Amino acid sequence: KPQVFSGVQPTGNLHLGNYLGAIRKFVTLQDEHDCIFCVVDMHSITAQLVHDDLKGQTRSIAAAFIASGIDPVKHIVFNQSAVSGHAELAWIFNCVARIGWMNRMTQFKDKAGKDRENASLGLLAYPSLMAADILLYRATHVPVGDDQKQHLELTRDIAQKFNNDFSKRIEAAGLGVEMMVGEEKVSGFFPMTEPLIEGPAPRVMSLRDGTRKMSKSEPSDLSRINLTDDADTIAKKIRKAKTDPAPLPDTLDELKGRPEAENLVGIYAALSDRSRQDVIDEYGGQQFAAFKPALADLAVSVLEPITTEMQRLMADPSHIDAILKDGSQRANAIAEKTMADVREIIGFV
Ligand code: AQP
Repeated sequence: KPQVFSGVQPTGNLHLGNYLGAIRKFVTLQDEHDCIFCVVDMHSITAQLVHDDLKGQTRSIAAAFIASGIDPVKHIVFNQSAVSGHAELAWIFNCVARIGWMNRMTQFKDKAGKDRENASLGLLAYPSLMAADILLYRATHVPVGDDQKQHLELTRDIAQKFNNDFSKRIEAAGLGVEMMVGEEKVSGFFPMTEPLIEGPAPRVMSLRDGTRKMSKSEPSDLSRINLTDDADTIAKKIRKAKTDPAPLPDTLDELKGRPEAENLVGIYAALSDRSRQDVIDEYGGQQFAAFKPALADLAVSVLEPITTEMQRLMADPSHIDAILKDGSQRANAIAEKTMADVREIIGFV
């Protein structure tokens, strides 16, 4: 059975990009897969070490998972720092991965900015920890937004190098499993993980600039819809969203080169579980003055119940803490098995 893993950082408010790129996909995957959803608190200290309320932020991401419809009994919801295998495997992957691989990561370049010498070592090694998160559970599928594609490719590179470098030991210990690498059938310990990125809004863009991704760290709050925004705020942000003066086109092809229009159509499609084509069939030829209120109503109808449920869950954090504790214990049982095998393969006594 495919094993799904994904994580969300407890840094700042969740926004519509996190919801459509990740959390909404988690919910649809849980019927057919075994899933592990993680609040990656150790990742959150790579860019900024000291947080005002890391515990509260961690609980709030877990609450968002559950309020969105994730079942923490059938699946596993936990926080990364509670399972020590993440840090242990990340260290091993730091020794598998090459510095050049890390230096090429666009997220590192963006987040480190010009003063790279002053970025934390953790920020550089971020993809190594992400590979550990995924491969600790030997996950085969990872639902993420399009911005994480490069990190998923690196995860495969790390798995492949580990499998190659230790191929004899893996075979000797009888720990290899058959898998396809391209057209070739090979045996290895870690799987070649597939990203699940597709969908009508794999990269939700800023409401103020259709060429930049919607992001927590963008200073203008008008650029994003937060999961905590009330109905009036959502309506205002969509009304003020940047658009060009032309009406919506009649064909998908004509959306190309109109990033803001394309973004709003993608958001509408993702929120309504429809294709972009469907949305264009309904709204093609109409002005944004008509489309934007419909989009605002749709966004409110999807997000409001989640926000309300999150607030209810956050009123008594002991319930969330119990879910995280139970999830950590179940995650740890899987992780420990992987780590025992990894220690054996490497040769740690
Ligand atoms: N704009 C986006 N569109 C689609 N998916 C997105 N994700 C993030 N932004 C978008 C996806 O959300 C999941 C959790 O991401 P994260 O916890 O790593 O958060 P992040 O990427 O740090 O979020 P931000 O808002 O982009 O933060 P900053 O501003 O710090 O860069 C991932 O699956 C991610 O792909």
